[in-house]
Amino acid sequence: MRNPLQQYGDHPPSVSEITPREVFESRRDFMRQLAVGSIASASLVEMASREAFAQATGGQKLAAMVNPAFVVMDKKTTYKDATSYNNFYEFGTDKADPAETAGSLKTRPWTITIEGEVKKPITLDIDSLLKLAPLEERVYRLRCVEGWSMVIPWIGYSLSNLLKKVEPTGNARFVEFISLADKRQMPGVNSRVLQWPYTEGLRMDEAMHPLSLLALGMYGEVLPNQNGAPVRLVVPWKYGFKSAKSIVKIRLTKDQPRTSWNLSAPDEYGFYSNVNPEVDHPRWSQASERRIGEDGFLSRKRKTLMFNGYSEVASLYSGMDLRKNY
Ligand SMILES: Nc1nc2c(c(=O)[nH]1)N[C@H]1C(S)=C(S)[C@@H](COP(=O)(O)O)O[C@H]1N2
Ligand SMILES: [Mo]
Repeated sequence: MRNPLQQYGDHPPSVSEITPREVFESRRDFMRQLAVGSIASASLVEMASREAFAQATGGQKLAAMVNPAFVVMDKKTTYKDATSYNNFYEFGTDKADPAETAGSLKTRPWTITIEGEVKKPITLDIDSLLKLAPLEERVYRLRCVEGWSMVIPWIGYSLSNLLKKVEPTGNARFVEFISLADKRQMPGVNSRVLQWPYTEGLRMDEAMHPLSLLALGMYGEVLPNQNGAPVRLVVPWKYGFKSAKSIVKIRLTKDQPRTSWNLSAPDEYGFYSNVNPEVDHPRWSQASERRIGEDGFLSRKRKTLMFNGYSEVASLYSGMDLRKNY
């Protein structure tokens, strides 16, 4: 199968997408609404099932300070949708596969190595990563190249904190991100749907941009396995596939790295992959999107925003033809 994303580009809504929107999301909202007496009993049921789901998946609490500079006002996607509708091909190509099969991933002990064009290469375990910089909660839009989007409260810190620590050399122009590829733990790695390990990349200035997030948690908890535990990248102005999950290696390089999706379909998935409503995928329009959890009609009408709404990154691309550099 040459282009595995194809079959998901324009599929009918699943049951989870047509369930009513939750009345509230965070505990903060919950307490506030409880105080003003506006909580409906249905919400209490939703709250209870969300807690039960978190417990069933082993969700361990992770404390973080909200960083209001990085919080979009859009309604957050429910925890259930964000953790049961996933792309994580190491665990299968169906949206439901990762939630069903990623339980086998052992996320501790885990190390991440940062090497290449750096003065101080380093290998860190997860506890060291958790302590490297203050953990922030940031609410980002996530736009998949397939034409759907979510709004997720991540926990982490700017990737720049980690990159500064290893002291990049003057030759470091790109950053390569490499995910775990372990056949024993990841059934999808036995298939040839992509070249393994899953590899992604950013230009150095993109990686150093404060929006580029090294994520260790979401929704107040450590990352669920299906969302890329124990550590992943989140680059909110680019299509979701740039945000590599379950990273084991970060390599700073002189040359632009090859990336898994670009290798699999170079005419469809470029290196930059900035969200751009004006540059269509060869097989579908990128002008609009379906917000997971929203009513189907409304959702299909949602206009995709340039750079997914993160226009502050535009200066990174001044003078570049974004049609050519898709
Ligand atoms: N290692 C790895 N990372 C990955 C993927 C993958 O298949 N493998 N899928 C990508 C795609 S296409 C998207 S849209 C996002 C989805 O992240 P989420 O499941 O947390 O919403 O993860 C990205 N990171
Ligand atoms: Mo995606």
